Amino acid sequence: MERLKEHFQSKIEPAAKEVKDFIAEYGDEKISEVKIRQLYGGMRGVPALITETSKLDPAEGIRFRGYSIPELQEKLPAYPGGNEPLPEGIFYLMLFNELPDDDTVRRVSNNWMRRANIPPHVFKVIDALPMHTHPMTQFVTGIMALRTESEFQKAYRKGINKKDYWQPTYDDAMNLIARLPRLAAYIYRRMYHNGDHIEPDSSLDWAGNFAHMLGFPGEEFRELLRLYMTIHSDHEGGNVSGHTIHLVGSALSDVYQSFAAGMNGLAGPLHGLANQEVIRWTLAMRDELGGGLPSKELIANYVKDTLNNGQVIPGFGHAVLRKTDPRYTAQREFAQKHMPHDELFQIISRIYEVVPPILKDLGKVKNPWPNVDAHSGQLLMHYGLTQYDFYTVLFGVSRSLGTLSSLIWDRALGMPIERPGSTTTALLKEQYAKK
Ligand code: HAX
Repeated sequence: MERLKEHFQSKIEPAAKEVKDFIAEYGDEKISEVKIRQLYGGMRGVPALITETSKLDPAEGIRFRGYSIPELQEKLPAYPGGNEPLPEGIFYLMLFNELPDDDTVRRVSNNWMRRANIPPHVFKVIDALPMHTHPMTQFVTGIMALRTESEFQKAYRKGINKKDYWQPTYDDAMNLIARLPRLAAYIYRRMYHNGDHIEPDSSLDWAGNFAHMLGFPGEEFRELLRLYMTIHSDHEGGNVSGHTIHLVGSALSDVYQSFAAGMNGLAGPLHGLANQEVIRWTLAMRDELGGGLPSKELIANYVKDTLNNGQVIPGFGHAVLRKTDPRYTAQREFAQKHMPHDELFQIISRIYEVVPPILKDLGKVKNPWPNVDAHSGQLLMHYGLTQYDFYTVLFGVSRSLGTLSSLIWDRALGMPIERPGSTTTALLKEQYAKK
C-alpha cells in the first residue's frame, strides 16, 4: 500500500472509536427543534449532516479543519518562490486533519501526477458532443465516461467486505482528483482553441499544471489558480454540491457517480453557475451603460432594473453567511496586489459599494454581502480567461478536494444510506391545526 494511503488507514480506527464513543454517550441529546417554516424553507438552519472537512460560521465564514483562509494563506506550503497556498496542502489538511509540510505536498503532487492518465475513450465521448454543449455538461459527461475506471465498482462486484469500502473509494477519489484538471483543460482547449491540446508538464504542481494545460504560462496566473483551487475546495456539507455528493455516495454509488451528481447541482445558477452569471451581468451592464467605469448612480439604477425585472443580483447573498465572504476578500486582496488599476476590478469594487445597501433596503434579503462568485470572474478575465461559460468547471475541479475527502471518510466510518423523512401539508395541518 502506498504511504499516503497507509497513513490514512492509520487514522480510521481512532476516528471510528471517537465517533462510536461520542454517540454512545451523547446520542440522545437534541441539537435543534425543527420548525414547520424550515420544512418549507429549504431546511435552512437545520443541522442534519456530519461533515468533518470544513465548517461555515455565518458571522465569520469558512474554516477548514479549524483554520480560516488568512490562517491557511500563512500556514500552508506555497510553490517554491510563490505566495499562495497549494491546493495539495488544503486537500491533505482536509483528509488527514494535519497541516502538511513542503515534502508532504510534493508527495501529494507526485501521487496525483502518477494517477492523472485519462483513457482515450473519455476524449472521444466529449468529442461526440456538439461544440455548443455547455462546458459543465461536457465536464459531467467526461466524469461519467471516466467511470469505466471505477475501482469501487470492480471491488463491489467481486464481493468486497464492507469494512474495506474505503480502500477503492480512496483510490477512485485520488484518481478522479488527479484527472479532473486534464479533463477540464481538454474541454477548454476543445471549445475555445480549436482542439489544440497541451500535454501535461509533470514537473509542475497540480494547479500549476492545470494552468499550463489551459494554455496560461505566466507564473501569476498559476498563483491565482492555486489560490482559486484552495478557497473553492469546500464549504461544509449542506451546500447543494457537497450535500448531493454525500447523499448519492450514501447509496454506495461510486466516486464518479456521486461527484457527477454534485456537479450537476453546482451547475445551477443559484449555486456555482453564479460565477459565470456575475461576469455576464457585469459586462452587459458595462456595455449598456456605454463602456468604461460607470458612476455609482448608473450602477445603482441598473441594479434596481435587474431587481424590478424579477432577477437576482448574481454574486450577492448567501444561504448561511451573513457578512462579506472571506473567499471574496481573499480574491479582492489578490486583485489589489496584482492588478489594482484593472478597469473590471474597479467596476467590481464599485458594485461592492453600491449593491449591499440596495439589497438591504429590499428588507427581505438576509445577506446583502458578496459571495465567492462576485469576484472570481474578474481575476480570470484579467489574465485572458474570458470565456465565462467555463468558469463553473474551474469551481468544480476545486470542489473535488473537499467533497471527495469527505466521501472517503463517509466510507471509512461506514456512514449509512441517507434517508430523511418527509411529510405532507395535509398531515401537518391535521396535526397542528388542532392545537
Ligand atoms: N438578489 C436579489 N434578491 C435576492 C438576492 C440577490 N442576490 N439574494 C437573496 N434574494 C432574495 C431571494 O430571492 C428571496 O426572495 P423571495 O422571498 O422573493 O423568494 C429573499 O431575498 C430571501 O432570500 P435569502 O433568505 O436571503 O436567500 P436564500 O438563502 O433563499 O438564497 C442565494 C441564497 C445564494 C440562493 C441567494 O442569495 C441568491 O439567489 N443570490 C444570487 C445568486 C448567487 O450569487 N448564488 C451563489 C451563492 C454562493 C454559492 O453557492 N456559490 O457557489
